[in-house]
Amino acid sequence: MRRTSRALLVVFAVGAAMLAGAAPALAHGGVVGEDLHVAASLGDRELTVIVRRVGPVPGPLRVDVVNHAGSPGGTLRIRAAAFGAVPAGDEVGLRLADGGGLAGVTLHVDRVGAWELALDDGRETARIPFVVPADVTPAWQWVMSGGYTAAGALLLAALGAAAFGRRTWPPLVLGGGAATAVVVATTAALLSQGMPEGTEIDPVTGRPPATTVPDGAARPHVNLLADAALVAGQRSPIDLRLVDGATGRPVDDLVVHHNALVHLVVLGPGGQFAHLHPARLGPGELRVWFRPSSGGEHRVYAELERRGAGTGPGGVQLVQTTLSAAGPALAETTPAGLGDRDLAGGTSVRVEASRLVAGEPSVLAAEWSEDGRPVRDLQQWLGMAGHLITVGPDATVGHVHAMPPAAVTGSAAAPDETVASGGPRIEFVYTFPTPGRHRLWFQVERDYEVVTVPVEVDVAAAAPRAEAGS
Ligand SMILES: [Cu+2]
Repeated sequence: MRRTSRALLVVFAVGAAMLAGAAPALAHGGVVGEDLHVAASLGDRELTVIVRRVGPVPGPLRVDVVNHAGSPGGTLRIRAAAFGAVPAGDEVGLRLADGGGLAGVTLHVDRVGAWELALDDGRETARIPFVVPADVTPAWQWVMSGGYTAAGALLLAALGAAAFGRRTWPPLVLGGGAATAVVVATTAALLSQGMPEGTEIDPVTGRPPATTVPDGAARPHVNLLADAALVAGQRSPIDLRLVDGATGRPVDDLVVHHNALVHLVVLGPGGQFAHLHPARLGPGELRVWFRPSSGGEHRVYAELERRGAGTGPGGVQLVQTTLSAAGPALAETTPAGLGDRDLAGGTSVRVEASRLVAGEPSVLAAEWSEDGRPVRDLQQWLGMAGHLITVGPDATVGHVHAMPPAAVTGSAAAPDETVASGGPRIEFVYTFPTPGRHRLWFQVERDYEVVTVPVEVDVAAAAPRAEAGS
């Protein structure tokens, strides 16, 4: 009888371990199983809006907002509404702390499909699209959970019968039934993988798309129209319109890539650099506030990705335009080259680079320290340990992401912006396309502040290739 109980316990433990390993894959934001992080420059604030993964609907929707250092505190009015639905009344106030930090609210979602999160700062309303995925529970999953539940119940009954019963056969029969149930459930779990995490989902249905678009399939080019009345020294809005290059209609199928709908880089004539994330106000309409430090012509680059463009090279578009600002033109300031330099607040950075030759990959690194000690509390910004923006002599713009440290390579559990564990050394690999003088901006986040370090480097021309046949 003891032996029977022990055998049943082993079967029970194995079943429980298998059940614990089978977590449901549910999420939103266009990709299953992940939180959606969206950087948005709303009015005077630099925000990161984190829409947490949701469970089955109807249910709660957790929204966390990171207010970056330098952004004022105050209250945002937040609500979620299904696309095309009359907004429900549950608008929630979110108190943002001065000086940077994290705050959150819990909203409610009641249907699967495309949603919009509205954040109102009293002056304008950013509308962030996100997706509530279907709770796709395939038949195999019902079989699996039913099987494990039945196995548990049968095992308990068998243990009870073994402990208190007088006959030998009931625990054996019950235990046999439990074993059968475990085998059925495990087979169901192994035979089907269900909807794997990372699957892109259709924003309308909340399910995997019926037809898949091949990687790298081109989407029509986006035309960028910028409208602003910029004056040096004054903060004013830049209104951006994104127009489909084929149809002329507003582009409203942007997907969040690298944690923003649009990454905007503005380069001013005095050497000013700004990396901003315009807030979406409506279909194809975005706005960002900007204070030019100099009068003159500013170059504006927007990096964006359209839905269905795939993950190939054709997926991300870099579109550009120019804007002029009224006021006196500042003399160009030239940033320092490689080496050590001190930043405000006792922080220092050492910028290093391997051989800089056009057409060959270079390793560029920024190593951070404070009062002589290595900095180990850098935060993720835009989902990366660091960013590097490059501009070449022919105005080619590069946007490079830090190499992840070895410990998190391939891990889905990389820390997000709220975790300060990065540093001290942030490395990038970049192949400069052209020789000549390049300007670089290294960007990292610490204490909810984005720190930017401009650097100028000279890139050598590649050695001429030996003539064929000579
Ligand atoms: Cu960006």
